Amino acid sequence: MKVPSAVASALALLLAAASQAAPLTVGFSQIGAESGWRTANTDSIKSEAAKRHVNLRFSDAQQKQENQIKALRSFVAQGVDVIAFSPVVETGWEPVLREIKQAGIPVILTDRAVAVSDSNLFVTFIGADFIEEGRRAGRWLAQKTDGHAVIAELVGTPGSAPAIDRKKGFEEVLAGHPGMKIVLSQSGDFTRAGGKEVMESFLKSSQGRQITALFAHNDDMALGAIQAIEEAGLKPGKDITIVSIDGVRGAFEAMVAGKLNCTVECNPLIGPQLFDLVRDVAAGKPVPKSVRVKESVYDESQAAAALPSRQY
Ligand code: GYE
Repeated sequence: MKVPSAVASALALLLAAASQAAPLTVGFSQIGAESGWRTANTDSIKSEAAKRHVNLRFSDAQQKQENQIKALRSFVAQGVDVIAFSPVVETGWEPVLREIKQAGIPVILTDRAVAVSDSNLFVTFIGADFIEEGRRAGRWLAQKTDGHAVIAELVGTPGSAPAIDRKKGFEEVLAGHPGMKIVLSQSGDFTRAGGKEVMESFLKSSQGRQITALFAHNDDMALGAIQAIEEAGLKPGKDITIVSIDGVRGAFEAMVAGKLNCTVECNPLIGPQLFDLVRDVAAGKPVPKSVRVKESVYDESQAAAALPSRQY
């Protein structure tokens, strides 16, 4: 039977409208609320989902991998259209990723990478280049100190992609500067309280009293450390040169106050790019295996001018 073309195109329109009307259901497993970066990231994801009328199942893992795995399994049980998550650490995901794949649900990795033997276990990754961020922090410090620094390092969550990669990038730069050395290195778990506590113990040690610079894997730990430095009667940003990563508002305020010297930007406002990917993946369109977010570096001299337009 031949369908008149006017009827056919009306049908096609109806079908298109129907498929658009059915909202997508997306499961998102967030790491926690450990930092200003994370809060901005969560806001970006939630507000973009609302804007696009996506039915978002959001779950906060309180920085525990076991909670994330539980959330991922519950997304499978609920039969969501797409799963996105920010993996707290790199390893230990293969079994649950296989279960998700078997259920036929596409996975988008957000912000942090996983170490898996089969990269088909996820469709795509969206996030920053953490190695490059570490290099940027290292290069900035090398220039600022003319290649001479006794450095303490506040490391992020052990086993997490940003902690591993930021350290790698930073040390890569240090390898070319024999006058720069990391003498103390410990995790502050990406939190302000962790940064303060570890810095306090650093400053009590004999090596800690020699340090001239601090590299913190995120701003929150640097902000905690700044408090510890002040409480020890020293001047952060002067007695100890401080470089950190993220570019949150608090870091810009600390730079304006002369207490922090540099922040390497890591952009948490991933929501719009993430839901573009969700849309394409759900529609079965091909997407790139890895999508990078755009970032820069800001030092004290640029802080006051940049502060009013900071979005997080
Ligand atoms: O730098 C830190 C957060 O994974 C890029 O996680 C993210 C990092 C960010 O806790 O502040």
